[in-house]
Amino acid sequence: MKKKTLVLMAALFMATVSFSMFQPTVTAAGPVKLSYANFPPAPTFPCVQMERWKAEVEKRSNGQVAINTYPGGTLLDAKGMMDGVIAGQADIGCLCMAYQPGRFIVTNATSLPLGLPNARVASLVLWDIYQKYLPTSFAKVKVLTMFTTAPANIMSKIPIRTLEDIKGLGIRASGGAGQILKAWDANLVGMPMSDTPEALQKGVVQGLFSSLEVMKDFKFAEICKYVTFTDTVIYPFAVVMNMDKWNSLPRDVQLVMENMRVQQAVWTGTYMDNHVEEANEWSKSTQGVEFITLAPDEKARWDARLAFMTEDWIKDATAKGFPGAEIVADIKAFAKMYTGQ
Ligand code: DTR
Repeated sequence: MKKKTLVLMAALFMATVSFSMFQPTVTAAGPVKLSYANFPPAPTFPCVQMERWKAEVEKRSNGQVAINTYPGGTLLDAKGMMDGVIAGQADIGCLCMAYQPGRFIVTNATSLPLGLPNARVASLVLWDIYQKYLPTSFAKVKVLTMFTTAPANIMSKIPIRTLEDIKGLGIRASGGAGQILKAWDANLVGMPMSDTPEALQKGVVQGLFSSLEVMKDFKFAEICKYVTFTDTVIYPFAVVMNMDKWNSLPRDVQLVMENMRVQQAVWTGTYMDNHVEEANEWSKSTQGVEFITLAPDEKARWDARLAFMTEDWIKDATAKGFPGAEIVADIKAFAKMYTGQ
C-alpha cells in the first residue's frame, strides 16, 4: 500500500513537471510580439483595417500574440514595404500593390478598368485571383489578406466637367493609374498617397485621383471643392508576413490568421464602401463640395480613351509568360459571381 502511494506520488510529480515543461511559453515569457508596418497615417483605411486585424488576432489567439502597429511610415514606407518585410525589418507589412505595377503583375490586373463596382466585390475578386494563380511575387512571404479600395474618382480645386477641363491639369496618382490620367491628357504627377497632402497644400498638384474616403480622412475636402465621378479603377492592397516569423508561430496562431484571410478582405471592403458614403456626405454637408456626374456621352468619351489599357496589359503579361487573357476573363467572371449578375 505504502509502495503504491509512493509510485502514485512519483507519477503525479513527473506528470506535473512534464506538463509545465510543455506548456506554451505564453505565461513564462509573455506573448509572441509582432510588429506591423503601414505607410499612411493612422486614420486612413489601411490603418483602420490593421487595428481591427490586430484586435481580432489578439482576441482569437487568447493573448498568445501581441501586435505592435506602426502607422504613418514610421517603420517602413510605401515603396520599401515588401522588401522590408522580406528582410525582417517588420514582421508584417501592408502594401499598395498598384504602386508597383511591374512587381505584382497578376494581382494588379484587378486595377485595370474592368468595372469592378465596389470594394467589397473587388476584394473578393482579388483574393480569388491570388488564390487561383498564387503569383511567385509572393513566394518569399506569407500573405495574410488582400483587399481593395473603392473605385477611383477625381478630386480637384477647379471643376472638371469635360475632357477639355482636365487637359494639362496637374493631378496626382500613383502606379498603374498614372496611365489613366495620361490617357485623359492630364498632367500626371506620380506620388504615393502619403506625399499628397503636402503637394496639394503647396500647389504642386491641382487635384488627385483616388477613392473618395480620402476627402474626409486626409481632409482633402478643405482644399478640393469638386469631385468628378469617373468610377474608374480600384487599387489592390496586400498584407504580408515575414516567412521565418510565420514559420516560428504556433500552429493554432497560424490557424487564427489563416481563417481570417477572407474575413478580413470582406471586412475591409465593406468598411471602405460605407466609409466612402460617409465621406461624401461629410464633404457635401460640411465642406460644400460639388459632386459632378459626367453626362452619358461625355462619360463615353472618357471611357473610350481607356479601352487600350486592358488589351495592352494582356499583350504585355502574355509576353512575360502570364496567362493574361485568362486572368482578365477570371476577374470579369468572379465579379459577376459576387455581384449576383
Ligand atoms: N487610391 C490609392 C490607394 C489609396 C486609397 N485610399 C488611401 C488611403 C491611404 C493610402 C492609400 C490609399 C492611392 O491613390 O494611392
